Amino acid sequence: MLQRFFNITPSNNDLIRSGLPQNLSESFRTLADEQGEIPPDTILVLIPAFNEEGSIQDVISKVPATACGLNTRVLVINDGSTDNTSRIAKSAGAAVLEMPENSGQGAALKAGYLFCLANNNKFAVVVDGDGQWDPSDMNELVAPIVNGDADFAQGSRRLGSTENRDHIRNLGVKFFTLLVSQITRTRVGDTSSGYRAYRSEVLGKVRLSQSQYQSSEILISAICSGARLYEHPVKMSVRTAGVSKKAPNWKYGIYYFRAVIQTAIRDRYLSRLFDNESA
Ligand SMILES: Nc1nc2c(ncn2[C@@H]2O[C@H](COP(=O)(O)OP(=O)(O)OP(=O)(O)O)[C@@H](O)[C@H]2O)c(=O)[nH]1
Ligand SMILES: [Mg+2]
Repeated sequence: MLQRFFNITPSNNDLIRSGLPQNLSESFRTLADEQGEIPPDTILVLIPAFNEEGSIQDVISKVPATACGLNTRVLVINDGSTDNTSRIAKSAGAAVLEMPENSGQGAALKAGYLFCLANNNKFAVVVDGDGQWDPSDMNELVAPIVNGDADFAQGSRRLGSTENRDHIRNLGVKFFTLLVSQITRTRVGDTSSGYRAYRSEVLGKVRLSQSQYQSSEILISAICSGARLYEHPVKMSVRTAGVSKKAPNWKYGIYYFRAVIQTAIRDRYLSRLFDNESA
């Protein structure tokens, strides 16, 4: 019961070791059959997208062909879109991993991380498909990771800037950065960045159970696993296409708070207990 309440799910490495769920293995096979292999020696750029036909092409076109001397390869994770997201992404040159149905950005990204691990890519970048984060400066984001100075990195709107004038949302961003910094005893400037980069070792160690409130979960889980964070100043823009799929601020805040607390208790205290038990 404790295990269920605190979402004590296996780490991504354990999931890979024990064999992926059948539907995911099938999606990976279909991807390889239809769109070809993705070279393991590339930086895998994961773009979760749910009905983002108005912005996806622009986001893909802004991904540089190389970063820190490594080729990049875009993998859009199409989260059950009912519009032309998938078709547009393919014609823009991206590989597309199809989720069987809309499962939430957390579930979509987890599928992308598992693909990265199964495909043996050493580095992965995440960028939202809604056009709010500009991946053109990927070189600067990934440099500390490729050079070995950090294990994961994220664009921070608080080090940079945001165009969002929603005061309640901006206050929420400040509140959660303080809370997560306190919990993890690490200075964190942004807990819901849509532009991040990881060494695949980090993606293997984390436990991920949040289907929607994923950004704080992977952040806390990564820090608790000992990973070193680097934050890079970026500008967060407002949406110029499509619509926000998020819940209203109050509801979003409550669910986000719950995800932070559950993850903190799980990854600071409980998962260690369960690790010892199963050891
Ligand atoms: N909200 C949401 N986003 C999803 C989902 N599946 C994939 N995504 C993608 O996840 C990315 C991040 O979305 P968010 O920025 O968190 O949500 P949003 O709807 O853009 O909300 P705002 O940023 O507040 O406008 C976008 O590229 C979405 O298309 C889903 O089920 N819900
Ligand atoms: Mg957004």
